[in-house]
Amino acid sequence: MTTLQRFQRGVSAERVAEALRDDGACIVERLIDESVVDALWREVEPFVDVTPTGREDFSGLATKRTGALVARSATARDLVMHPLVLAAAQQFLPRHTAFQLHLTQIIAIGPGETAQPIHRDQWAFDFFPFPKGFDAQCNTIWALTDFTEENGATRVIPGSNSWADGLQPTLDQTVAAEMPKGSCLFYSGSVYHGGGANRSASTRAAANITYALGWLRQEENQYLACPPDVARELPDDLLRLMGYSLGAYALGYVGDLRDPLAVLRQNGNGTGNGTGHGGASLGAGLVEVPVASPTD
Ligand SMILES: O=C(O)CCC(=O)C(=O)O
Ligand SMILES: [Fe+2]
Repeated sequence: MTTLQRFQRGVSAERVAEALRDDGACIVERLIDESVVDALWREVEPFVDVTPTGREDFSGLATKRTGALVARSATARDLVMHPLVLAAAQQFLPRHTAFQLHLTQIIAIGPGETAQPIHRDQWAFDFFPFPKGFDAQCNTIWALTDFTEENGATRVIPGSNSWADGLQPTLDQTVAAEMPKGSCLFYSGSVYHGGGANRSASTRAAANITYALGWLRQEENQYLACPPDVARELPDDLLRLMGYSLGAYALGYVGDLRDPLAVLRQNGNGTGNGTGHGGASLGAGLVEVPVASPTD
């Protein structure tokens, strides 16, 4: 059985992308300082506390999944924009006009949780059979606690990115992605993996932040998970990654072929309900979409 390749902070994006291509996964140990993890945890803990556990095996009966991290945590935004992650995604993903944030989620696996069924994340796309070697996703799992075999470290099958689709591998085919707090597991949408069983007395916490090609539908709806009033305060590069950009020549335009980022910014000009300057009045019951002014 192959093991997961391990790198240290300072590894190049090329090495990470190469490991993703070869094995479908790799670990970069201690990619962020423990102080960053602690700051992130302070910001998200109130939301995790009130998150209900999952309702079936896949989401996990003793597991909490807390999303909307861009809206809820300034530190999570830094993880979303981590330069190594973005550079690795840029290199790993096949030819693309844009890639985008796919989902943000704290995954807190509580004591007593059983192993999650082994799966490919790309099955989220309605089980579309992507051609072998074509990777639509580049994913991260940041360890917010130490990850151990005992506490539910993610189980991965290195090399299974080249396996046939639709398999149901067993746990004995997997290895535990053990890693210290602050480390990051990079993995593709095509590698077979799953959350581990937690046989310890404490919670295993992670930030799962994933990215996908710009022409796919996002798993977490970023436009609603992060309310427009919050989004307007965010930097352009983060907003573009969240989907306020065109996924290709015309994917995601607004109204009269307008760029979503320009529309978001225009609607924030203090005009309140989105009718903006230059908004066309269409009459009762019709939605007003701001039109571009000659200065836009
Ligand atoms: O929590 C984990 O370690 C992995 C979770 C996972 O793979 C998923 O929810 O898709
Ligand atoms: Fe997964």
